[in-house]
Amino acid sequence: MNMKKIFIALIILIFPGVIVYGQVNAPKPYGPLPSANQLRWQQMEYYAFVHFSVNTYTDMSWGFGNEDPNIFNPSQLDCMQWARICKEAGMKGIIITAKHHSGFCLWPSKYTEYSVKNCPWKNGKGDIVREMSDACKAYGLKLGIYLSPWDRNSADYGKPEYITYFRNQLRELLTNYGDIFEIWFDGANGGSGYYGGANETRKIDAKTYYDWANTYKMIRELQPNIVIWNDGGDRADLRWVGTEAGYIGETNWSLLNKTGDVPEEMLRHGVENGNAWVPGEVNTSIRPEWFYHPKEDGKVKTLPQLMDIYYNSVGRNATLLMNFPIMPNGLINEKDEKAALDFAHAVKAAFAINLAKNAPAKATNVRSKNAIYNASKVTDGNKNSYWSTDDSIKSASITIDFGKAVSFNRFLVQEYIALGQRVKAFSIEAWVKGEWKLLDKQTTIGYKRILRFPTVSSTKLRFTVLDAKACPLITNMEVYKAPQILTPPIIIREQSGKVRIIPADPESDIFYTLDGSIPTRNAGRYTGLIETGNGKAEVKAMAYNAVTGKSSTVTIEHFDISKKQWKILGTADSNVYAIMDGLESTSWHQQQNTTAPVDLIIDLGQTEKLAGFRYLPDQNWWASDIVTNYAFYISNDNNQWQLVASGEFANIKNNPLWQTNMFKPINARYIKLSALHNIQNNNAAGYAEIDIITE
Ligand code: FUL
Repeated sequence: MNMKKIFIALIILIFPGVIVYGQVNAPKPYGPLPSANQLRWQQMEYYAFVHFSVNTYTDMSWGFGNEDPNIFNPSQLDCMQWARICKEAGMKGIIITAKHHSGFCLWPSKYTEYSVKNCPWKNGKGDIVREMSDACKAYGLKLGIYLSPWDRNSADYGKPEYITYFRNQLRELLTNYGDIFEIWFDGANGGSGYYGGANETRKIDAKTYYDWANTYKMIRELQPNIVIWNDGGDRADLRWVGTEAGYIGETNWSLLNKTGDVPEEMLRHGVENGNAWVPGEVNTSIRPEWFYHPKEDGKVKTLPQLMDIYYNSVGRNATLLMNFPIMPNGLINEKDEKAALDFAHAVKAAFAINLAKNAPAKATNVRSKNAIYNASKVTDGNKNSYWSTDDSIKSASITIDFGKAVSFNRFLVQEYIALGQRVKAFSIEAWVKGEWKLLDKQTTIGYKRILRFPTVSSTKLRFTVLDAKACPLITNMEVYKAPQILTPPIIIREQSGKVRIIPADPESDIFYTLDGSIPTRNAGRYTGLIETGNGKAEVKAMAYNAVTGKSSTVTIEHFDISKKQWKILGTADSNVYAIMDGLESTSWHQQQNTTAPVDLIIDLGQTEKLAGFRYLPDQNWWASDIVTNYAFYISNDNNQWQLVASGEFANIKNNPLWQTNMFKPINARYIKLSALHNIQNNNAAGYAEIDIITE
């Protein structure tokens, strides 16, 4: 034994607690802490919602409560299909709408006749919650329950009796179907409804009516491992994030205050000094709406959209609850399945090889200089070990040494949240050409934070906690080179006539042609807006990854004459040009003072030989003012008008896509689209885009 070892042995003998496994010196918990249930839930990261009820059969967002149970008759209902898709999609559980606002129960509740026991499916002998529970077990998934507090069928809704009914149903669901990981109480509460035939509006005070405290007590007794999501009532275990669009704030504290109102800003970001642990769950649907609507078959979220949702939820210290609407036949639509599986593959590919695994790491400060807390704990893959600084140190760095130059574009970091969320600000830098280059500077971390940045090649990465509430505890850091998402690029023609090409991944190269040939990587590299003159244009484009040599499939767009000289007459509203900016996501709406028709008059700037026109209605989720019946006129002097086409845009409400109408070619300088009728039967018309077809 040398002198140093003898000295250490003596110290251990005299002060056993100081060094032995760092017990005495272990960091103390800071602020509110997650419960064991919340910790377990957070680690699930990604799980599913399924929405299914009587309103699936009436194409409505919410059932009114008077829907005849006889309409509920799924011909191919298969919870195994739902579970298989969720499992293959990398999800860890499924939350089923056991009862949505309609009040219709997917299980044969003893306490109401408004359930599967009175529908034709399985002659009233079926139980979808049971089938869901069995399917979850078969696929190793956890089961969650959505039970709407608002019940538009119950005659008792709004009266004290309803609370007993609600609790009876809860008891059934939490007793008869095995372990339930999460219970979901929707914030939509009270309003119009059937209410046993009363057909009236009933208002309740969501804060007092449900007596949540006692309901929570009962829930925890029945399911000790559950987490409670409640948007409207007393603070529970999890919080809504204030939007259904699929993101949470970049700054995201898992804290709120136990009492008091929570405005949307707070839902989005949490409360830095909140006194309760209430982490955020990002809930969104794979399609615009929660329930199935055939009109949305073309609106399933794209891979780039889903990837953004992932980084903006799981990558921002939240979980992701992704909804599948169930079709009337009882299955998940194959487009939704494909989208979810493509998404899962892309996430897997992005996080395939951790370039920082077991890489040597050095810290500017290590708690008590004790190896238990040293920098290597962030790259050792052990979620129970962590790097920590001395109590007085709230800013410190870790440098990870890759040993050679590596290329990367993603950084993942995790706090050891069992002892509280601490980090307020941090940065990451890469060692490039002999100096530190800032890659990103952000605020909170929490359970998991993932950053995206342009690919950089470097031998070292420096992570710096710039500010923290208490000494930082970092359990994990990972570094990745996510491959490019090579979906076909979007091609638009702006009003100027210039063409813009937008790839899914900003790092992709784009190659295009204007002569009808298939683009190759040898010519036609896109570097910015393409001048295509005023005539018609055919543009083909593909996204290309120069490193792997892989390319997307080709997007082909045919554009008619440019709209450079077009003027919309009769309005001073500058937003009107949204209808010819090439972007389907922007729109313009106009209203006539009295009644329809609503006229849109355009001066084309010169005489053209017209053979047709095209109309794209507002593409937003809750779009109104969609024109169903039209008359189309042409003129050469903006005075004498000639009707060249009229009729109905068939099925436009259900399928709000481009409408094309051809007519006998005719010369004209002015066009007038007269909206005679819209979907909501009033005097308004909305347009995402308008186009013409020339001969
Ligand atoms: C909302 C409900 O009103 C929707 O129908 C859906 O269930 C969604 C998850 O929550 O508040």
